[in-house]
Amino acid sequence: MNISFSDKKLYEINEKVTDGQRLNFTDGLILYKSHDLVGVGRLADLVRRKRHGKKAYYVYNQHLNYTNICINHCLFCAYSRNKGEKDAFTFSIEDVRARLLERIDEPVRELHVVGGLNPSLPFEYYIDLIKTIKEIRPEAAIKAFTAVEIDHLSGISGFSIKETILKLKDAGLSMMPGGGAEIMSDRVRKKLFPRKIDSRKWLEIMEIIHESGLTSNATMLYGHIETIEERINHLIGLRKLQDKTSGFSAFIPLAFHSKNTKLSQIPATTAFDDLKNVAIARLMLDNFEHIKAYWVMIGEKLAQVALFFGADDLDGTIIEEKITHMAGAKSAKGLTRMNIEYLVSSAGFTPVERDSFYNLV
Ligand code: V47
Ligand code: SF4
Repeated sequence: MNISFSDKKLYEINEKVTDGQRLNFTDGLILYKSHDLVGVGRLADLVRRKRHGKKAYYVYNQHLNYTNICINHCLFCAYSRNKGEKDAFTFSIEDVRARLLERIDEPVRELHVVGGLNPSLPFEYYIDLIKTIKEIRPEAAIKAFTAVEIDHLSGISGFSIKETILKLKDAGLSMMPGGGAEIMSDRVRKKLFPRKIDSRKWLEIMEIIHESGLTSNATMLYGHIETIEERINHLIGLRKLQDKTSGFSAFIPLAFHSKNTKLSQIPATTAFDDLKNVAIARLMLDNFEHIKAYWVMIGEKLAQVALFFGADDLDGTIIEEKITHMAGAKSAKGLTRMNIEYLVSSAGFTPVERDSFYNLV
C-alpha cells in the first residue's frame, strides 16, 4: 500500500510488512527510535485491519484480587503489603463467595483472579478458590494466577510446575493471565524485582502451561528504567516461544504507574510512548492474534485511539481494578458494556463482545 512517511527509514519496514516478512531486532530499533508516530501507527493499522478488519473485542469480566500480602517486594508495585500492615487483606473463601454473589445478576463471562505471594495460604486455598468460583459462575471462564503465582504454588505444595497446573485445571482453571513477565532483562530484574522469577523461568512456566492444554496471555511492563533494546528483546523472546507453542492468546503492554511505589520519581509514560508500544507490539509480534489496549493503564480515551495503532481488544468491563489504581491510575475503576461499545463504535469500529477464548458472545 502507498503510505508516505516523514521518517524515511519506515519505507523499508513498510516493504517488509507488506510482504509479510518478519521484523528483526534492527527493525524494532528503527520503530522505537522513530518520531513518525503516525507512520508507525499506519503500519500497525495495516496489519491490524488485515487480521481483524473493523472488529474491536472486549469481554464482560470481573477482577478478583484475593490478597495483597506479598513476599516479593517488587519496587514498581504499589499494591503489595506485608502481613500485619494496616491495609493488608486476604479474602477468605466466604469473602470470595460474597464478592461473586454481589454481581451475580450481571452477565460476567470471565473472572480475572490474581494476588500476591502470601505465605500463609496453603495450596488447598487456591483449589477451593477455583472450585468456589466454578460453583457460583459455572458458565464463566476462570483466568487465574500468573506464572509467578504458579511457581510459588509449586514451591509450597511440593508438586512440579506441571502437576500444579494440572491440579488447578482439574479444579476449573480455564486460562492464565499474562502478568509477571515485567521486562525480560536480568539487569532490570536485579534492580527492580530481584525476588521474582526470572525471564527464563517465566517462559518455561508459560511453555508448560501451553503444553498442558491451556492458553495464556503475555505482558510487558514499560516506562520505568528499561531500555528500548530490552523492550525489543522481550518481544522477540515472546515471539520465539509463540513460534514453538502457539499458546499465547493476547499481548498486553502495561504502562508503568509510579505513584505510591519506591520509584515515584519516574514520570508517567507519555501518550506517544503508549501508542508506540501498542503499534510496535503489533508489528513485532507477527504470531500473536490479539494486542490489547488496556484502558485501565492508558486511560479510556487513549485506548480508543490505540484501536488505530494496532490494538484490536480493549480487555473488559473489569468493575474493580486495584493494582494500577493503587499506583495512581486516573482511569475509571470499571466500564459498563455501553461505555466500551461507545468507545469502539464512535471511532468507527465494530464492538464485538467475546469470551476468554475470543468466541463471539
Ligand atoms: O504483573 C504492577 C503490573 C501486572 C504496576 O492477561 C504494574 O489479560 C503498572 O498482568 N504500574 C498485573 N503496572 C496486570 C496484568 C494484566 C492486566 C490486564 C489483563 C491481563 C491479561 C493481565 O501489572 C503485574 C505487573 O506487571 N504492575 N505494578 C504499576 N505500578
Ligand atoms: Fe508481589 Fe506482584 Fe506486587 Fe511483585 S508485582 S510485589 S509479585 S504483588
